[in-house]
Amino acid sequence: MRNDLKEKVKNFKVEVPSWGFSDSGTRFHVFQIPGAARNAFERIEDAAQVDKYTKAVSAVAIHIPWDRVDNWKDLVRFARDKGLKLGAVNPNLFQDEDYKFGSLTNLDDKKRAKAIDHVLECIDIMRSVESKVLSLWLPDGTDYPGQGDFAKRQSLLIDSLKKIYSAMANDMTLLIEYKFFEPAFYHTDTADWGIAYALSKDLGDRAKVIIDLGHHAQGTNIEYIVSILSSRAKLGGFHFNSRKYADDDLTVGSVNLYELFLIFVELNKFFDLSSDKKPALVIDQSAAMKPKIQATIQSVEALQIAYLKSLLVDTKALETAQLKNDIVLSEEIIKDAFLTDVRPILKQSREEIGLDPDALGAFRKSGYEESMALKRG
Ligand code: PSV
Ligand code: MN
Repeated sequence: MRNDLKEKVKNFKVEVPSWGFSDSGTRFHVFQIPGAARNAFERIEDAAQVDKYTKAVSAVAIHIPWDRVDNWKDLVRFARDKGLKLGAVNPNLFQDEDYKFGSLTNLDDKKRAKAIDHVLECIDIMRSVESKVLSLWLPDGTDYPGQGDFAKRQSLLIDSLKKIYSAMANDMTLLIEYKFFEPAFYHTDTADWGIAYALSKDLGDRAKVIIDLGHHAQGTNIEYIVSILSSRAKLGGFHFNSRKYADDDLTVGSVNLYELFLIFVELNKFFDLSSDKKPALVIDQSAAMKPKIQATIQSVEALQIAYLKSLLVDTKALETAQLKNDIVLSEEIIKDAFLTDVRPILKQSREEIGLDPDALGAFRKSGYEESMALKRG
């Protein structure tokens, strides 16, 4: 068995979302999962379970105000005692009546200032929780032709972002997340990677683009976006999830394992994902029907598997085949890596660090879910 691969996967860590551990749903209904976490402390407690069985969690991303607590130091200490850190801080500009016609793009100076202030508060929270990443998704957009002036909104957005960017410390990174529709259905102010790229260029080196796998039109070649942004030093991170139809927020790799693998193939050309110098790798899912911790373990494992498979690509042979324009062989080399079963490597790497090789099975047997259902209701 290849020891280098085992070492790579042992050092491959991802961030899990606090919001992935609480009840979630769709605009139709929010389902209640027995024992699901009810507050920030419980969400961290559950994230620690994922880490206990995988040793692959780098940090827990938080969402404000969902994770707001009275004393941030208490939350940091609580996380640290469980071997975790707090990760990316996500402002929330989508659940306030004042933002009906826009947050950072609102024509009303007071409402725009309120949105900017919320993000500035998140930067203060970053200082308190020792986070270096501000992950900003902007829901702003319009529903009907004529509703808004694209250019005016864009210039308001740039002004707002400049205020935010200048409040951030030199070692903080601003990640701009794009999404082509929803909640707005006619136009979205940060609809795609091109707009997010342009905004990040306007701001400076500490502003980058974050790719959420659910935020593209069907059929978009995401791995190509990964390559373009990476080669221009503008890929800042990922929101990993899976989708079938829209922004479905399904567990990672459940529908798109080949796409996920191809994304990692591109990433490996620019980053050592087993090191600290890499984009923020964050899961963004809300598995509405599934038990939350199990769903997150599944996602972590899907990422580990896609990563391991991507490391198997014979890059030398691929380069030679590409030089000869041998399309068939090139594709076979890629598929050969994808079709290799890497689970034995993952299992052995787990055993070597004292884990149960079957992380999901071990968690399911642990009784944690049953005890939380009793305790939390
Ligand atoms: C928006 O759909 C999004 O992907 C953003 O990242 C939000 O912060 C997150 O979902 C909320 O679940
Ligand atoms: Mn997202």
